[in-house]
Amino acid sequence: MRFAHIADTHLGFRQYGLLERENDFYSVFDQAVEKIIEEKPDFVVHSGDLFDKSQPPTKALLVVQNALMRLKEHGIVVYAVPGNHDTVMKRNVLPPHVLYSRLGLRVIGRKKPWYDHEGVFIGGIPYHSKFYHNRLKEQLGALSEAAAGYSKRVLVLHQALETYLPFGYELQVSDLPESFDYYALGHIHKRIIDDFGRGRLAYAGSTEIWSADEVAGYLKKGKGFYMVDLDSDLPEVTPIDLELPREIIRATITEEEVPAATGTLLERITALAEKPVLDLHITDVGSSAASLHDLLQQTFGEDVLALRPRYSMKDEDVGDRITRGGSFDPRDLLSEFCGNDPDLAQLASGLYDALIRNDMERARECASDAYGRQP
Ligand SMILES: [Mn+2]
Repeated sequence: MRFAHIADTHLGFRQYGLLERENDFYSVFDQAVEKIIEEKPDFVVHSGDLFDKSQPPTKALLVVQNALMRLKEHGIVVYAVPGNHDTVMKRNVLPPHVLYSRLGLRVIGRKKPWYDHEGVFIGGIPYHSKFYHNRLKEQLGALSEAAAGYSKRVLVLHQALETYLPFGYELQVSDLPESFDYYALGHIHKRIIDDFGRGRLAYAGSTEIWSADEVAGYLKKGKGFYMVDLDSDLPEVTPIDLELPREIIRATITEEEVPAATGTLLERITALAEKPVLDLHITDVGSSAASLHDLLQQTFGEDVLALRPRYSMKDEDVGDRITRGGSFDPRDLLSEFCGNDPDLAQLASGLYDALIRNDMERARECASDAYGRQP
């Protein structure tokens, strides 16, 4: 028995407010579906955040409809657990997943926490915030009991484990029952494969770069889904890579290095088939960030899809800047203030960037992008 494990596809996410980025998420998802069909799995497991929001744009709903129809043509059903992005917290509101019950999408939820797929136990729990930690543990116990008679057991969760995400986890590894063969996890966007209990534990990771913080991990391990073979004692996990439609180029350079780096960057950028996103962190800025910003805009503006610069001023720490009342970048302050919450920091600096330019539309986009993210 072989199945595909995919997660965090975030369909409908319009990164940086750009239609092109929304389409990138669709196209990489379509690519995943075709590769899954090539792999001929017995079924697919989606570990949450199928959509970026619980009320996705119609285009995202259509993309999933087409995907499920393609999979259905090949007799492949999908088991999916709602993640924090596509869970509906309100009462009497249905998640978008229910649209597809006739197309072979089997939602793992409160109503039906587990399924029997030709003798394989597939059980899971929708995303729970840390606040509901006890309920989560109770349900894990119940699932472990329900799975007892099965020889092959898959547990599907959309949660962060402390080992892999020390700031912002909901569960500790020791909270997990050890009786499953495969722990199909979502929520952490990195690709992680580990041993646990008598089986294997894996985060499939996101299929696209949802936050620029994921670039380093992507360069190291790629992005995609896993093919899991349950037939041997220890499940065999094979990563299947996807080709991302566009590069997100991330670099940290000092202001002094800007002229030298410009040539190399431009050469790299103009060789690409698709305009990249350029995420630049310029440090040791001695001149004004505004004039540096204009320079970067003039240099790269035409050749990139989006220029996302950040500036850190020279030889100053935040405390100094405040007490001396000198020049400083408020973004640093905001990000320090938001400390452990990168989503909040991103929202704050996004709003700052937009509002300082009086760009209300962009500010609105920022706020709506951030809405519905991490609890
Ligand atoms: Mn996610």
